Amino acid sequence: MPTPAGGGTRWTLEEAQALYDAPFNDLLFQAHVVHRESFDPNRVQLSRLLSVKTGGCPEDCGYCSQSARYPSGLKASKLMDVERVVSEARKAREAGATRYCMGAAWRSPRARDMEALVAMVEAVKALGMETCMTLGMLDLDQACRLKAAGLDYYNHNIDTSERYYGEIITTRGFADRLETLGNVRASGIKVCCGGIVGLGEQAIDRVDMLVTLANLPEHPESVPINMLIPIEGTPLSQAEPIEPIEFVRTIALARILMPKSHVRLSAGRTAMSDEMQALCFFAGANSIFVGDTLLTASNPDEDKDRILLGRLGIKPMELSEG
Ligand code: SAM
Ligand code: DTB
Ligand code: SF4
Repeated sequence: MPTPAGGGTRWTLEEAQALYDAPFNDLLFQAHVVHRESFDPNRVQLSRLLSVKTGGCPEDCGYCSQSARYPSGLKASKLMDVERVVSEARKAREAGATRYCMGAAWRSPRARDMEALVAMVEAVKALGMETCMTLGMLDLDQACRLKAAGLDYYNHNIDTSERYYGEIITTRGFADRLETLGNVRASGIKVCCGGIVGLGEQAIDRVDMLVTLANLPEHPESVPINMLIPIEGTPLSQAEPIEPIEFVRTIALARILMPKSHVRLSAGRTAMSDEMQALCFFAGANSIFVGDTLLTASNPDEDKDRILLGRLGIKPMELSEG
């Protein structure tokens, strides 16, 4: 098998595919060794999500409950008041979250929303948590304003391979995604970028997606790997679920290709067994979302997560480590 790349090394699709296809134990062993070189294997970073603007999105992402184009039954709402966001964030902090991620169902923020967004970042930051936002496409000016307010991370996913992308989303291109990621990076905000699997893609698409991320000028600091939560009414409601071993392979490959990034076991944990999640942590996943709701879909109950992490001897990562 090829050896792990250092920063700035370009991976070829063939090298990455060879890792992905290696005997499972070889792949997991290599991923775990890489993981231990940069991280305490018994710590997982806990993030919490809040949907600050739900539904009614003009985009057509085929997996999403929040697209206005599909009859998912979700009720759209306006941008939440800053006070409400702060009170939710305070509860999250009290429950042990070190990062607070605010999401809005937009193609991109409008000029008139920026003031409220800046106020949200400043207020959540003042609570002593790291801040993250995911608001759709950003131009450089918007990114710089959010950076000046204290935004630590911006989440914007490439979602899948460039080849498969057009099957899932037509209203914004793969190149648009890369442009937003460039603006976020140029502003000095840390990048959170990953994708979603179980969209009916081939293994080569999962590998290609991770190679694209690993070959960015700098690795994203966080790499969320979402497993599709099928949403009734969306085009992907009947997609064939990804086979669990394939999912673990995807996590392991993300760890090997991006050794120092936080790999987040993101959406879809409700449908995963404890054993599957344990394998993902062994393969290098070291971040999760906690709280029983993601943006609109469900996530494991906090008690269930606490018990699982306890059984595995995994402790929450402190702010300074994350
Ligand atoms: N509107 C913003 C955008 O798309 O840039 C931010 C929110 S969007 C919900 C963030 C990410 O969540 C998507 O890129 C996708 O990877 C993930 N996601 C959305 N719906 C999902 C679902 N049903 N199952 C799994 N992941 C999902
Ligand atoms: C990411 O990659 N996953 C999170 C976060 N970034 C914003 C969102 C998952 C959304 C799951 C579907 C929902 O809750 O509607
Ligand atoms: Fe809109 Fe984001 Fe959902 Fe796409 S993923 S439809 S951009 S909220």
